[in-house]
Amino acid sequence: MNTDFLKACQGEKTSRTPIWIMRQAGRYLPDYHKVRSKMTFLELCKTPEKAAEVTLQPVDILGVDAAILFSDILVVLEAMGMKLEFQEKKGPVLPEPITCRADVDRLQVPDAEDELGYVMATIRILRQELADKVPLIGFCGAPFTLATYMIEGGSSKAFFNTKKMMYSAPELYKAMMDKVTDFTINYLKAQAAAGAQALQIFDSWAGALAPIDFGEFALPYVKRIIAALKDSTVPLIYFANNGATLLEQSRTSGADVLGMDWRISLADAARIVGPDISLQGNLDPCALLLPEDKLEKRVAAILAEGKEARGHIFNLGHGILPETPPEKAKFVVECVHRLSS
Ligand code: 1CP
Repeated sequence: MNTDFLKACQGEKTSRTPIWIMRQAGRYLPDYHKVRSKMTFLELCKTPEKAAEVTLQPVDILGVDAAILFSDILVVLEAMGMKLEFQEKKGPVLPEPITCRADVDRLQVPDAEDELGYVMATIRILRQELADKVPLIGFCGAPFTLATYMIEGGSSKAFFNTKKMMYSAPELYKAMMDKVTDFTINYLKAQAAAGAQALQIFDSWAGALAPIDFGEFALPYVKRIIAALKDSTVPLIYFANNGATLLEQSRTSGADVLGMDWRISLADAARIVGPDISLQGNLDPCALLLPEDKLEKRVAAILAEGKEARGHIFNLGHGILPETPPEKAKFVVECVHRLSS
């Protein structure tokens, strides 16, 4: 098996810099559309053979050094009893958002194997199919990022209702976060037990928080999750999108790897996080639209900066855009391998 990704997570030497791409399975791939056209997004997530099939697509097409489970951070909320829909064009909708104590009390903290057994079934299929290829990454949403969907009822830009609850009803907010955190711990342990070999916590909207609020309303729950999984030997990656200003705090999360968006240089990030944490990132997803010669120069610059870190896993600074030509993603993978070996 190609273990470069797992080695880089732990800061061990690798033959070349490993790369995977956030949202590498999905809408930019014609092969994904072919499978997806026959069912809804949630049906795809809940059909282990098909979810495994689309997970494997980028491994075969792009040659990345890790697979990431095909699922979504929001299935956790459905498992906790919230209604969840994915509407074409609009994205996720939670028609009954959390507004009061009764809503929080109604949230369930079930056993992940019972409510999300289809995820663990997908992981088990994938470990069989990936046996001699690359490691499998499992994932979850960070509690704060999940909270934004729970309270706003879908995607948001300003997170007004979330902040309003944080500031005007902190007890309610924290009771909700405790439940989400407890279930997430149970869920990640189940993913690791089923065979996930690394786990990434996606905090997509952490960058919307002032440092003081990040320290009170987001990071403590991430720390609790990571502490609860420390015995599992599975490396943990924490990705706080738009989080360069939060890095002094994120470095205390306990994660083995911190994911970086493109708004900070990896050399600066390495100086802040120090010698005990590996870095992942951080090419701007839009840079995949550059012509190849310019794109290659960007890749080379990031590889050079990544040398400053304990370990470096190449990735984009956020998810790959649906508009990206797959050949460009393949070109980046090839560049990373060629330039780093
Ligand atoms: O129509 C479709 O086919 C659905 C599009 C889609 C896909 C392919 C959604 C809806 N989710 C996914 C898969 C997915 N989501 C993966 C697995 C694929 C892979 O990485 O290879 C992962 C890891 C996620 C995680 C996810 N979902 C995040 C965190 C990562 C990030 O990009 O910040 C978030 C915020 C979501 C919520 C979500 N799911 C889907 C949409 C449209 C959204 C909303 C995003 C937003 O609010 O802007």
